[in-house]
Amino acid sequence: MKKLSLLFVIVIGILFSNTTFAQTSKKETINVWGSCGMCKKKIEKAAKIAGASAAKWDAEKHELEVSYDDSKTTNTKIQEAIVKMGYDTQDFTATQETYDNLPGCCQYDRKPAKKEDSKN
Ligand SMILES: [Cu+2]
Repeated sequence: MKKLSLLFVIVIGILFSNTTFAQTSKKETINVWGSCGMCKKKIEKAAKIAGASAAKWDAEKHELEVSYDDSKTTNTKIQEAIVKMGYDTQDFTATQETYDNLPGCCQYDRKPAKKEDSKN
């Protein structure tokens, strides 16, 4: 009988810790530049490979809605994965080379340069 109650305590303990750790899911909106449906697929795929559980990019608003578990990935990691595909994000800028490698339909209008860079 003693063993059984110990087992019961362990099971309850596991269930309890699982529910507390499960609540680390975040939902955020990241600005991501791009143009067509192909961009959408690549941006959403990159976000998911980086660990996002859900990703939905809006071409008109240039906004990517992501859900992720913050014990598995971070907002920065997701942005870095997207930048590597050639798309500018709010905090990072894709290199000219990766941008130039995008198909013609995907050569979107780049993220506006920071104010100090655009004097003339
Ligand atoms: Cu495209």
